[in-house]
Order: sequence, then C-alpha cells, then structure tokens
Amino acid sequence: MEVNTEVELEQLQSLKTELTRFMMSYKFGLDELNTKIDILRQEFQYFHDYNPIEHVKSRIKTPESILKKVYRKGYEFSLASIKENIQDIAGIRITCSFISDIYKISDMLQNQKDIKLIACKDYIKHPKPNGYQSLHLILEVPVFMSDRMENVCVEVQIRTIAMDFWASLEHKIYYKYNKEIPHGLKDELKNAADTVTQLDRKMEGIQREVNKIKQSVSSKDELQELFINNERFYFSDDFLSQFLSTGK
Ligand code: 0O2
Repeated sequence: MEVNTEVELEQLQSLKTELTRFMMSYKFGLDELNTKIDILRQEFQYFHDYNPIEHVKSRIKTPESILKKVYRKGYEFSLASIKENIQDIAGIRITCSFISDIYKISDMLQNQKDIKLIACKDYIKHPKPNGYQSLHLILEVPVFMSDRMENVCVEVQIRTIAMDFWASLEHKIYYKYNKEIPHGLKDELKNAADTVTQLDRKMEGIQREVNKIKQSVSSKDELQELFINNERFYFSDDFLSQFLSTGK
C-alpha cells in the first residue's frame, strides 16, 4: 500500500505516535527490569563475593516478528489484543554460572513488591522433548510515564552458560534446516542436552565444595574497607568502636 494523500499522511502520523508510545512502554519495562537485575548483581557481588550473573541480554521483538506471531496464533489485530496476548514483546535473557543461581535470581525478582509473576515455565525441571532447558518467567512491571502508568509484561529467560550454548546452537540448526531438523541431528542434540545437564550438575557440586573452603574468616584489614565503584571507603578503628560500644 502506498501512502501519499494529505489525509493518509495525517493518519499515518497519528498511528506512528500510537505505535511509538506502545513500543516505548516495552523499552521502559526493559530498562526497569535491567536496573533491578543490575542492583541484584552488584549487591550479590558485595555480600557473597561472587557474581551469579554471567551476562544479560535484552531485546524488543521487531514489528515483523510481532505480526508473524499474531497471524500464527490467530489473535485479533489491535494494539490492545497484542498487549494482552503477546507477552514476550520485551525479553531479557540472563545467563548464570550455576543452576542454583537461576532459582536465586528468579526468587529475588519475584519477591520484589512491584513485580507481578504472570506465568512461569520451568524447562529445567521439565525440559522440552528436544532437550531445551531454561527457566521462563513472564513478569509484569509498572511503568510510570508523564501522563499515565502502564503495566508492562517482560519475558525473562534464565539459564546456565551450558544451557545457553546448547540453545544458541539448536536455534541456528533449526533455522538452517528450515525448522525440520534431520533425525540423526535431533538425536545428537538430545544427547548434547543430556551432557549439558550432567555438566551443570558437576559444576554445581564443585562450586559447593569451593564454597565450603571459602568460608574462612576475613582479615581485620579486609573488614575495615569497602569499595564502591572502585572508590575505597575506610572504616577507621574510631569509627567502628563507636558502633561496637553502642551495640548498633
Ligand atoms: P525469540 O526470537 O527467541 O523471541 P510462544 O512464545 O507462545 O510462541 P511458547 O512455546 O509458549 O511459544 O513459549 P516458550 O516455550 O516460553 O518459548 C518462547 C521462547 O523460548 C522462544 O522465543 C525461544 O527464545 C525460547 N525457546 C523455546 N523453545 C526453544 C527451543 O526448543 N530451542 C531454542 N533454541 N529456544 C527455545 P521465540 O519466540 O521462538 O523467538
């Protein structure tokens, strides 16, 4: 369709405004959740001395991909229907080192008062028949804009590095063979998925052993300093003794 008359251009302008507002709300939803995830990551690093999050990637579904999903699922074509039915327009993928980190992060997010859990699919406890593993959460976050508040859904996929490695290779193969993976390769992928499970369990066990060793008491010097954004904060003996003497 070619748009050229003045009326059509005006209509297009107002549609563009509406679509921009729609897509921006998902961008803000992602920004909010990304900030929350970054705070959890930093706090965890300070208190547990390791980083449970290897990396975080976020994306907004392209209009073409939204359109395909609307047709594939037979939804009504309106922004209200798209907002209600397509809950993965905004998506975040969190990659962790260990399986236990996945559930820690999932719990920490779900325990936040302004986050509402809409759905949870645990493909780690119940992997897909092809071997796919990941924890999927649909979370709703409130986004406050200049003239309104909107609840926005964000799909959060949390998985280990090994699960992510498997999923990205499977995804490439899936599209290379136009969604019809040959049987031999399917079996090999399933085997690889079983190896991923074994590796993740083994790494978790090693991490548990290391944690036991790490639980030794820190030196006095270590307990008197703190680094925030590479800036060193020092708690002097005087400063600390004030707290210790009042018992606070
Ligand atoms: P993209 O580009 O990653 O967003 P639905 O979302 O309703 O169509 P379903 O099955 O209810 O389908 O959703 P589900 O199971 O939560 O999975 C949706 C997303 O998980 C997919 O997004 C993939 O990212 C990922 N996923 C699910 N199954 C597999 C799988 O077998 N292999 C791989 N590699 N990834 C998978 P999209 O929409 O496909 O694309």
